[in-house]
Amino acid sequence: MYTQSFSVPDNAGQKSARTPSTENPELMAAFDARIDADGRIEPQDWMPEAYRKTLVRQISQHAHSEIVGMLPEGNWISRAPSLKRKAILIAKVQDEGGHGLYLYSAAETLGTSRDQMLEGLHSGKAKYSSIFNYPTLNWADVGVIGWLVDGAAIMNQIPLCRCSYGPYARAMVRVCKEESFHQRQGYEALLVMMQGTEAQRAMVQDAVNRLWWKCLAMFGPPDADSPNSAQGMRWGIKRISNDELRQKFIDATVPQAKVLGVTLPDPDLKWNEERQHHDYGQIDWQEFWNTVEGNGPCNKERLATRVKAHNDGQWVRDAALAYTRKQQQRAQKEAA
Ligand code: BYC
Repeated sequence: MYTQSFSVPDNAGQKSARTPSTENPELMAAFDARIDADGRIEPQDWMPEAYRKTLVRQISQHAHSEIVGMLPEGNWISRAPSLKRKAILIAKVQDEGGHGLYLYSAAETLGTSRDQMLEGLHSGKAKYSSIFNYPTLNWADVGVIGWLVDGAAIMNQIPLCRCSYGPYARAMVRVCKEESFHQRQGYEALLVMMQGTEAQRAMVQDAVNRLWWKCLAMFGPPDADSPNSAQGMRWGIKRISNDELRQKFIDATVPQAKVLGVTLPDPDLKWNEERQHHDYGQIDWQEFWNTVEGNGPCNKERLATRVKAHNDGQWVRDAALAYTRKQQQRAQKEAA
């Protein structure tokens, strides 16, 4: 299990925060040397504040994506077509919740509490992946989320297993193993539907048509418009650029679509012999930014559901705290 956060002194984050990088050329040089040597940075190590901030920003975006990502699929648990599909879907949605928790723990090692992170999400200030602001209209959407959304997530997250920040990298190892199961279950569910009736095949094609372009946008803006990429790459947080990952995903997905028997909805999608990659059409970045800024079809609904779930769970947190206090009082009485 991922327990890194518990082995770090409570004030680790604050200590480093009091050490501005500009006043510490020696520490900065040691940090740069470790990054240049492809070494790992651990919570107790000194790090420049900008590195800490960048990590918290990315981990926050990532953690919230896992948690909000539970909602579009969670909607289908009560409507799964069989006991087998229901059991798989429950396990998958639980896994996503677990991923969010590993990531909140990774952020704690940087001095940002889970409460702070949740406040950012619930107030609408923090970002989460654009993909979860689109509706899941039919059962095939659940399969396509597994195949394409989790497929895109794996493509993006495998390089993060080599991220320079130890706790984030280690969390990603387990996350990627679970994402791999998620991707396969989605693809298998779609294969079964494609061998079914004409209506089932149409449902799969409809889901692919609606989600394909949104999945390509998951990798983030084009490299030329990605303000965080250069620094993220320099620090070994990101290893492969947004555009390169997007291309790798397209190249890997085209043959899978062929086996499945679906058409990817892009008339410009074709193999380029010279580049040894597929060419593809224009992504609608205006629509992407509109969604990221809170105006996608489901942003308000997702946030409201998330806030309600948090508020409805207040009694559990209260009960857990009351129990802990009681245990502490009992222990103190026994020790006296
Ligand atoms: N949606 O400079 P850029 C999952 C933001 S969950 C929304 O390229 P960076 C799953 C970006 O944050 C998958 N916002 O940034 C769960 C930045 O804004 P800020 C989640 C996006 O960080 C449940 C701005 O645009 N995976 O798999 O260098 C069920 C400029 O972008 C998006 C991760 O989060 C987007 N798609 O690169 C099923 C992976 N793209 O922060 C599945 C970890 C960009 O400056 N994250 N933005 O306000 C990353 O690898 C990187 O953060 C990104 C962006 C590649 C996403």
